[in-house]
Amino acid sequence: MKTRIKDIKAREILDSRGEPTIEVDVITEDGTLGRADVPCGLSKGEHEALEVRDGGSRYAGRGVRNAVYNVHEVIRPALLGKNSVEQREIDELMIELDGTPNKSKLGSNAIVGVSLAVAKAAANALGKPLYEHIGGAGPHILPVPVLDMIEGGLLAASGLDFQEHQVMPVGAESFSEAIRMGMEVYYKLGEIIKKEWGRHSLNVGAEGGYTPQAMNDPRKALDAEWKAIVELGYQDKFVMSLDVAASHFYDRQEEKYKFMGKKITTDELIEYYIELVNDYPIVSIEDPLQEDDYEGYAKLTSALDIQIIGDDFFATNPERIKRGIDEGAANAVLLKVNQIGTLSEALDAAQLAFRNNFGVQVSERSGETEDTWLADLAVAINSGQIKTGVTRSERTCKYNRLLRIEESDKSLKYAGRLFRHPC
Ligand code: 2PG
Ligand code: MG
Repeated sequence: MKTRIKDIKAREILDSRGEPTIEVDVITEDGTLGRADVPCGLSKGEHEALEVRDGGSRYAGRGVRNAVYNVHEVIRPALLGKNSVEQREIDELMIELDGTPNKSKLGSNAIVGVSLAVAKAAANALGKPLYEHIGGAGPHILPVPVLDMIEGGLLAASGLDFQEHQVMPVGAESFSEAIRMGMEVYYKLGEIIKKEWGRHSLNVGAEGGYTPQAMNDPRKALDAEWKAIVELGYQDKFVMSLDVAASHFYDRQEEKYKFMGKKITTDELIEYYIELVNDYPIVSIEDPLQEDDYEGYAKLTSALDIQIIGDDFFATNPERIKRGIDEGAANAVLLKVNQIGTLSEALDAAQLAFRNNFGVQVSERSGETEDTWLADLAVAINSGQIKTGVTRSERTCKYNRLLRIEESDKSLKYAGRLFRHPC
């Protein structure tokens, strides 16, 4: 059978930070290649599946030779001869081989690389685009790009505590129009930032957004973005959103957030969000509070009529998402396949979210490669929203993939304002 797995080969390559990551080739009986690269986070959650890294001095300890070894010596022998179309069976087998709750034995990087390469091999062998192989007859939506225009937190050397100050072209008619308008805002914002914050502010962070060093107030970032939008006459076309990544400025000892040079309580931060949402067209906030504060999330979710996304908070983990659903804590999931470790589990997490009226935003990691499976995943599940930075080729390649998908399949409709519940 042509879709049977004939060989698996892994190697160490580099991600966008120049750090080693894993690339996996799965070759099927008919000689078809499925190749997948594994991204890597920096502002990671504590509840994520664990990568295996080598330690020692080589690549400052970041090497992935041990993970490559695990693919070759443990996973490969178990998967040879399996049918690459049987994604779930293969993923379950790898979960069993690993045997730990967080994939720490074989490494989430090893497992997710194989999982995605299997999906790609099957798609290629069947002659189908990846989104169609994963989504079957379901795909009919193209996602809204969530563009990270100004960066802070762990991902940039700006003075901002919040990690991502994003804009969303929800009023565009199509995905390509959304990308065009998004980039026009990016250029205009560049002019504004250069004039008001100095030319060094045009240096970009991990995701291609600007990084004004002297800017430490999120309102300044939102003001600059909104100014760019208004100058272009796009005020009816755009809304705004944030990834706060709050765990990364939370002091667990003091139980306070270190925000804009002050220490503030959870209630004060919630109050701050309520004011922000009053003052700006913000429709979505990711990780507004530290990753274990279910109570605070529930409070904020009921106080605001916007999308509240759990990233570090849910870690794409169905158990954590279930608890969020039960407690009314957040109303959307940030979907990162390598947080949970297999494609099947990520699809389960998305299904769980959709069934419970939660939104799903498919997301990159801050360390990315030129692989574009993320774009296909967003289309496959009709997520309605994708965040993959704004510029730099490891981000734009995902948007470029979506442009090609849009061109080749006219039945797909842009999610636009329905991004939270596009189906
Ligand atoms: C996030 C991501 C990237 P990282 O917090 O959402 O956008 O960061 O990949 O470093 O976890
Ligand atoms: Mg995040």
